[in-house]
Amino acid sequence: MPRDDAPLTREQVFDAYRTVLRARALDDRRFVLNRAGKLAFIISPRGHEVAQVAAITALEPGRDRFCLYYRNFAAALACGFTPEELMLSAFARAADPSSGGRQTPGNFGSRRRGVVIGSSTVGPQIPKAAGIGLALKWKGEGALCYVSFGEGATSQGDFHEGLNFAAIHHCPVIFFCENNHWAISVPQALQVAGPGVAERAAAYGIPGVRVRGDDFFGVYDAVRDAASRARAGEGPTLIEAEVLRLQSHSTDDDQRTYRDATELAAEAARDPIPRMRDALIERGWLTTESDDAMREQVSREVERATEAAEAAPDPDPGSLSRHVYADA
Ligand SMILES: Cc1ncc(C[n+]2csc(CCOP(=O)(O)OP(=O)(O)O)c2C)c(N)n1
Repeated sequence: MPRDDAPLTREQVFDAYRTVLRARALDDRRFVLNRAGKLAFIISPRGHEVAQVAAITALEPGRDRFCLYYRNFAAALACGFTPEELMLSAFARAADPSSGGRQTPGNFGSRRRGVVIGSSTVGPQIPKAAGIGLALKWKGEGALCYVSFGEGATSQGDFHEGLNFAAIHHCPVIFFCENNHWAISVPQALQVAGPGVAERAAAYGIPGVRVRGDDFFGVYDAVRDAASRARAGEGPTLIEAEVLRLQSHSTDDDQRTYRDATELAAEAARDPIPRMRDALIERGWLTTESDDAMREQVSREVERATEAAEAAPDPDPGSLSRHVYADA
């Protein structure tokens, strides 16, 4: 992972693009498996992938801490989860590294990668990240805590408590809002008055930055700057990445029932993955041939991950109450 002031290398960008493609291909497969009745419930990162991977690329998994939320499938891959691990989680198999198949898929946890498992409620990861940030500050090792959430989560009291506390105590925290403009069927205008979330940072006396979530380099720069501030003891930053929700909220939702068909078609045409591909081609870092080869490779990985996870054993029913009730 890059140090604060090191420029991104071509290899890092290549890796990031591969992670973006992996996230999309795995998600497509999960969707088909859900419709085939094999996976219970999926929350898609479709439209958020570039922003998520760009943000994590600017950080240091293993050193930093990550409080992710349920839509962070691509961020989890960027933190080091393998396609097979995420498929084990989707199938709720015993070997799922996050919870042994107990949690809703999307609650990512991995001690060695510094990914702090969350819950399915909206918002509690935000004050938790402030507390983790304070602990990291006390440890004085220069690590930071990254926490992500949707714009709907900014209506929760948790958002105010987390930002206020982190700002007062100069905690090394990056608050990363993935604003896809919808909280299930509730539009942004009913969550946030004014232009958006970034402006709220001023109330806490911290910087607030708005970036286009389909601009890999823009998101990377914003997160890298926030990381430099955090590591230098200058406190938290609020970043708002504007993204598209190209899928319904979850596989239990159908956004065609409450969103305008023309708007959905217009957003589908603005998919951030082709934009990232074109930016790399423009820089001479990717060719259509190497793009095709990478997609081929990713599709084989998805195949292998799916087969392995589908064949893996379910949790032992005898372990049902583990981590729920104290052992007698
Ligand atoms: C405290 C709480 N209230 C309501 C819900 C139901 N719920 C789950 S996701 C969600 C929408 C959240 O929207 P947003 O934060 O914008 O994130 P997005 O899903 O759009 O990425 C709601 C209301 C919940 N899980 N927890």
